[in-house]
Amino acid sequence: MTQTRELLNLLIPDLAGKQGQSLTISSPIDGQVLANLRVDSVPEVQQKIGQAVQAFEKWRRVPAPRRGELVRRFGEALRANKEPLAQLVTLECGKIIEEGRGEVQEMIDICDFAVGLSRQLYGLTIVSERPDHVMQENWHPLGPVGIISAFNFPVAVWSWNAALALVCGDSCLWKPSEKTPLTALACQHLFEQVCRDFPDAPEHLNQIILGTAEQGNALVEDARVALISATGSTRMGRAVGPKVAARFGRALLELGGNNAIIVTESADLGVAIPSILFGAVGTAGQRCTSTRRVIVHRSLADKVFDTLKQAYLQIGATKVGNPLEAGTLVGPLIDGHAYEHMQAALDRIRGAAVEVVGGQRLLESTGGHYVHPALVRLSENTPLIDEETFAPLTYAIPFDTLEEAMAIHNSVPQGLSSAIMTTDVRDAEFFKRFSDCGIANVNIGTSGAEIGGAFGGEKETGGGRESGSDAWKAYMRRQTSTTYYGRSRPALAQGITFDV
Ligand code: UN1
Repeated sequence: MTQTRELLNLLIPDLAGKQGQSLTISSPIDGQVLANLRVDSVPEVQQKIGQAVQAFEKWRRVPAPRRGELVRRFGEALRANKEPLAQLVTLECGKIIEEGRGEVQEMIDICDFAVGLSRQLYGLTIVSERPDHVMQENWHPLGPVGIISAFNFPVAVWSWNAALALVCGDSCLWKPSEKTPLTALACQHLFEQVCRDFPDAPEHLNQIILGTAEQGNALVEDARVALISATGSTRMGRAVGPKVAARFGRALLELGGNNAIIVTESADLGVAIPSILFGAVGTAGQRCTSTRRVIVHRSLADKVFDTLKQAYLQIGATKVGNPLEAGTLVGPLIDGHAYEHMQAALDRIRGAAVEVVGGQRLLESTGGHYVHPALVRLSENTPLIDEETFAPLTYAIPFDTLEEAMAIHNSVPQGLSSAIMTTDVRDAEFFKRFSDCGIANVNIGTSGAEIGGAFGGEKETGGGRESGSDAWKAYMRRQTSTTYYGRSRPALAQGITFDV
């Protein structure tokens, strides 16, 4: 408890000023109350949006490499505070400390990426069909960006958006999950400290909006917010997407996944099994990229299931526990609702299952919702597993031909991440072409993507792309510009004459 207070004082020295009765934050580790916070009222949200507009008007005028310098300094502040911030991530969302550190590292990585990007916001030069004309494509800052993030990556997902948005010249409004606002306040404090020594940074460049769906909605419906980048469930995306579209805003949606690993006849199980385990039980199955389905060639079905079963039993017996302790591999679920969802999913599938391993509650006396990771063996595919269950619950399904495996793979409504385990290059190439997901890995699991690639997926995953590659373009406005540099009467395109 004293340690917790020390950590909060270190990372959020102004926490006392944010106390209130409307939002109680407790640690999923043991249920201890970490803070009671006051949420923003809707008029306060609107006021913050107004401040974000003003910040944008100033920030857009700062040269992009200079904007990158601010992000570089923020990355340095993250490096200096990596360990305490990782501790707070673990305390507030329950992921194991090793993954808490990984999450902060992901923030540092995207800052580095964004710094380089701040000198590479390249447009195009396009040849014109008309004499003495030149066409260009230019990228300009977009406006205030609203970032809605989920509890499971309470800080990294914000940083993927904010680091890019900031170098692109945008201001940010961050509505963290109501389950994990403390890590957001900690990042905000660090960011404000960095801004204090950076005269080019206007006030209110990044602001936090505390609250629930009501406050999120005020952000989503406000036409002054140019882009809404929302990470969370498909249900949330279904509410957000149409509202942003109705006001012709831009939406970047990062929603549910139902990710599968296909294990072919030629798979190297020494590669496949650890990848499945990290994807399925890592982060207690609470990544959008978690492995939910293992589609395994019938010839290997017994062997893969039995090997996984042994590992699950061992993990359940010895590796589930306090995520702050070294040696723990599986921490708690975020809360009681998550536990109930998992039980409901298990109840739905039990009748169709050949075998169910695990699934029961563990360590109940701690006050946290710990579970034995669950592995369900099925004899065939079923629509009962079409929904995403945000918990360590994985289904194993057999297949005979790769065509059949692909059909099972693509049969779910989500399309985030996918993987194939194979030593046959033909199977790998077939898989990459026909997986309908935004991410398709070979001999690598479904989770744990690096920041350099564009991250996101298709279908009910929402179609957005964040993080690396050219995802930055979502945070800028594209402009086509044609210039005539001749001196006589300019020609019209398409050969049109219009002589007056
Ligand atoms: C998420 O779960 O919302 O690829 C993001 C991964 C991480 C990001 C997950 N880099 O698993």
